[in-house]
Amino acid sequence: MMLYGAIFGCLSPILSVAAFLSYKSPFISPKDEKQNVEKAKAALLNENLDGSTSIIDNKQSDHLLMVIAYNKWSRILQEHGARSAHQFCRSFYLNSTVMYMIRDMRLQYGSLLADIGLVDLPKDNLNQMNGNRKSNLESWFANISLPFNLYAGYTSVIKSVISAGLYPNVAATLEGVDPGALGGRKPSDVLFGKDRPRWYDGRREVHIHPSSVNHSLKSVQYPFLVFLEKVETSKVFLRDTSVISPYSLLLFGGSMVIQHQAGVVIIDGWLRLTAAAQTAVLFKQLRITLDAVLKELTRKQMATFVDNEVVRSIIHLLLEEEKAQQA
Ligand SMILES: *[C@@H]1O[C@H](CO)[C@@H](O)[C@H](O)[C@H]1NC(C)=O
Ligand SMILES: *[C@@H]1O[C@H](CO)[C@@H](O)[C@H](O)[C@H]1NC(C)=O
Ligand SMILES: *[C@H]1O[C@H](CO)[C@@H](O)[C@H](O)[C@H]1NC(C)=O
Repeated sequence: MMLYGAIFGCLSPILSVAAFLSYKSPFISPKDEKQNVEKAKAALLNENLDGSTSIIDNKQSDHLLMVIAYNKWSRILQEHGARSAHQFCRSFYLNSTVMYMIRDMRLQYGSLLADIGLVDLPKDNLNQMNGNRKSNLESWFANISLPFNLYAGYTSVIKSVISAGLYPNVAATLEGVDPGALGGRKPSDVLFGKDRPRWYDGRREVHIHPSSVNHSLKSVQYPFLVFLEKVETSKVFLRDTSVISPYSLLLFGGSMVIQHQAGVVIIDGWLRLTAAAQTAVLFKQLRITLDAVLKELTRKQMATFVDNEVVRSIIHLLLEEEKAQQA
């Protein structure tokens, strides 16, 4: 996920996602304040990644929620100091200790990517710039003017990179499941109910965890999501989910079978998406090309991926897909 984050120009948000996923979610959930926590999450999710207010909220992602919370916290810390940052955490049910931990992890991860030549570090000596080394490095990785953050404000690109990292942790609504993969069962035996989307993981019905922002989503933007983990209690719950687009699966999903006549693509034998045969073939080709490009560029250690033609084409496709969906 971090490699793709650097390559696809969304380093800063992906460093945060990677850190939160490998440590823990920053949200605290006091038992008697469930509704307030939900309200706080919804309010955060309504903001854009750069802190401005969003007109359409179709993020449908716990991971993007973490990114927004981190960006906001980090900005407050930098501009108004530790007391204000702490106050922000209290208001939004965030664990301040976790936020500082994530900050350190971001710097470690970013430095690792710099070590292997995937991202540049500042030319000036970090210790000799204004401020301390940590905050200089932090503002470097978070700087959206730098090439590795060219697409740091584009949710579709970030979510696609998250899909690359979390695949094969995927669930789909019936619309995204190949009927042939239900093992002879009727769809209604596996998933039922029309009031809200039901999710299937290729074997059985699964449920979005109550802590997720998408827990009570009435309609989903796409019939697919990725998740961090499954937790089995009374039911099987998915924790930390993001609704993802068909193109993300076409790019970063598993083996792909194209049914040319029907205009359908089956991924990993059970995920079904409609795509014109031409589109499907294009993606098959793009996967191969992207692989080759990655090998080539990592061998040469060039921090210029965003300039790469193949990478740019893929980003263009993802942005077009999102535009078409919103139209
Ligand atoms: C906040 O996170 C820290 C570190 O993981 C943990 O020790 C602490 O219990 C958490 N606090 C709350 C209120 O969840
Ligand atoms: C971000 O990078 C640009 C281009 O290098 C630089 O001019 C600007 O000062 C940087 N911003 C911050 C906050 O470091
Ligand atoms: C997700 O569900 C919560 C309720 O749990 C709701 O308040 C919120 O608006 C939903 N989020 C999105 C992105 O629709």
